[in-house]
Amino acid sequence: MRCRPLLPLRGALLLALVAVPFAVAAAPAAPSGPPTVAEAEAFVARAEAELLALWSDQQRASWIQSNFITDDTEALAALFNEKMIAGTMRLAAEATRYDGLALPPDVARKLRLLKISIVTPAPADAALRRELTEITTSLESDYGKGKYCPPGQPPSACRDLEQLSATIATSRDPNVLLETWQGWRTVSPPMRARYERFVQLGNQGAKDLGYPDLGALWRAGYDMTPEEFAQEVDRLWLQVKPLYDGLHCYVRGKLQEKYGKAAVPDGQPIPAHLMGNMWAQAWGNLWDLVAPPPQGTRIDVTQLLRQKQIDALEMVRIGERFYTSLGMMKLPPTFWERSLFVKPADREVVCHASAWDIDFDQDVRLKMCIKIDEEDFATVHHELGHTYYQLAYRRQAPLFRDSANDGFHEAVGDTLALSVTPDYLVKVGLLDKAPADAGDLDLLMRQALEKIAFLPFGLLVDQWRWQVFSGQVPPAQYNQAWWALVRKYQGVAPPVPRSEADFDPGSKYHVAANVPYTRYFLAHVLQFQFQRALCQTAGYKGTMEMGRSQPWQDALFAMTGQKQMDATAILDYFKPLMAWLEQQNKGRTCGWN
Ligand code: X8Z
Ligand code: ZN
Repeated sequence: MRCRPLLPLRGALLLALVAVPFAVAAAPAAPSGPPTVAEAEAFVARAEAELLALWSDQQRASWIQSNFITDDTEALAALFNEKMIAGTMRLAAEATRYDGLALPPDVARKLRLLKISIVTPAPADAALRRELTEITTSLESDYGKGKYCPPGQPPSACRDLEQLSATIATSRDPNVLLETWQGWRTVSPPMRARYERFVQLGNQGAKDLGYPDLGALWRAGYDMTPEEFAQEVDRLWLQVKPLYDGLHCYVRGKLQEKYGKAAVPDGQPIPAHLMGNMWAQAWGNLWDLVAPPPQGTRIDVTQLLRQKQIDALEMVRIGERFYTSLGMMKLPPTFWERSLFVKPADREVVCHASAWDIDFDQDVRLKMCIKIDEEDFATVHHELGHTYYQLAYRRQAPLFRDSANDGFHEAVGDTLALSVTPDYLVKVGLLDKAPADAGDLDLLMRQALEKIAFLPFGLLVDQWRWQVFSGQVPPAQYNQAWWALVRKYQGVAPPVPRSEADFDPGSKYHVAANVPYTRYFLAHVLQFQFQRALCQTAGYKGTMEMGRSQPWQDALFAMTGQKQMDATAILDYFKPLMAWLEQQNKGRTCGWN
């Protein structure tokens, strides 16, 4: 699945661990004598068959847990996770026998992927491995079940993330916003001690794999060294920062008009509860406060969806039609039978949207608590991007059934959703006629509020985790380090003082569920690069079918003619908006200290 912890979890142990007994079926006796190419090829074939079985068992258990959170489903999900980790690590340890042997490139690549792609490696000790999987599973469950219960009120007053998010999106009352913002952050302090232990155990697993810490292991998945990747991310951020600064300045000015300069001071970060999003990560809900003066007829997708009485299922059908109109296949019947589109009233589920690849073949599914609005219309397209990518690479060898890098997976659906333009809305029947006078400014501003606003958040979540995993940030500073990064990158500040009794990073799904996040930052750069190239070529399908069989640089080249991720496409895309923002920002004091 995309957006799920622990999978695909592919990794290795060092040779030193080969002899450690695992709780799963033991490997066949290691062949004697010097290793040969034929032996390596046979090993890879056997490993891939075994991995496929481990992955799909784990997926099924995890699917049930996320769709039906109980103590029992949690225990079973943890168990199958543990089986997968143990099995994968045993195979990876066996694979070290072929280190240094001259191998055909695809075999060498598979062995490398087996060794580096692990998301949550566990220590070799079975009890510690069990402890780790129980922690990670329980953190995700707690997030899924999380509710804010206002003190002194009956349980019926408790509200879940979907309800709280709706308030943050629509209320313009600072007191209500503050209570809601703080309310959701009552869910995460109980996660703190377990997170601290998770860091210790995950780091131990990463060390066993030969990496200094878990962050270095995550950064190793990009066909370059971890150090090179960290620099690559910094380079891209510097490319896009001017876009963000312009938008930040403009939006802060508009919030000052609404809430006053006392609440939103010049030269200071913006208070987080006023941004229309629980984490201030996307600002589309501020549209009514920040919209440019109308240039012509305005289009409101949320209103169109509701007017036409589109329900959750129909939103997914519309999404599917987008993909089939580009020549992709219809989704398999099991997708429609097995997916979850609407939040069930009678049980706890993990609502965070995700696209699952249960058997790494055709059993693809979507799990999402769809709201009928523009944001979720885009998210449906995003998730289906994962689904179509999964279907496209399903004929690859198991270890290659993944995107070129994880940013590619996150970028595909978004790239297409960039084409949710008035013409598209007409094609899918939501709009009768594209207004001739609808200028680009509205569209660009709407996109900027989602895509540009997101960039620093997309970056900082893993900056925090990288610092935490490396020990640069000790547990006693978890929360202050988080807010230091939010301030530095987003120019956003907590509306009330926070302390180390809080655990605000855990209020974000991907931290609680241990899903790496830099992928979304990359995706927000890549989708514009893809889109620019797609206007010239049609290299999408072939790239998706390649899966992870080649370095992502080659996949990128096949699609765009470029070998490097490049933020000039996003700069090009928003050029007219930036010029407009510069005009608007004249006389404003921009930036924050
Ligand atoms: O988690 C997601 C997707 C599922 S892969 C809904 N996204 C990130 C988030 O919600 O924080 C998409 C954008 C960023
Ligand atoms: Zn995604």
